Amino acid sequence: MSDAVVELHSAAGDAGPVRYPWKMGMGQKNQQFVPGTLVVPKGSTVAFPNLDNVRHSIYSFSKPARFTIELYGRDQTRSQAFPIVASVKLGCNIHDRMRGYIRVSDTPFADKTDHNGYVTLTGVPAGPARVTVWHPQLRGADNESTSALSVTGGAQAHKLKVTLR
Ligand SMILES: [Cu+2]
Repeated sequence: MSDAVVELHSAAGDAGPVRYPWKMGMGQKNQQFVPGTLVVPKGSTVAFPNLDNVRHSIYSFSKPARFTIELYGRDQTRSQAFPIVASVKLGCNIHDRMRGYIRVSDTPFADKTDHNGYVTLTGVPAGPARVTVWHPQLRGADNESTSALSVTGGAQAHKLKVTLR
């Protein structure tokens, strides 16, 4: 499963502030949200640049993070803050098929799976941990699936494969 968000919470605690190496931005290009799935730390402000010739709006239909951004045009950017942990589904009022997903996370050990379904998390402390997988098409409460695992050989990179059951 690609573009599934994988988060690991270690029983050893999370090391320091949550920061990810990718941009806190989601563009609109060719009438799609790009990237279609974005993981951001809790408290982030996400930029939404419109790179199309047509105008787009943005609305969230996720309860914990409802908002609306009115229509805006080419080369304009709007932004939105995400102060709480949430899974946010986005749409555009003009283009019904546009869907974007933002996962607001509170752990430094988070990423989304690549096109082969793999995710690599680095710097995870050894010991027991809880892994949560989120994907909009995942069955179950809140489109999430959580499992326990034990991390061995801490500080190494850990590669997980996510498959749809
Ligand atoms: Cu649109």
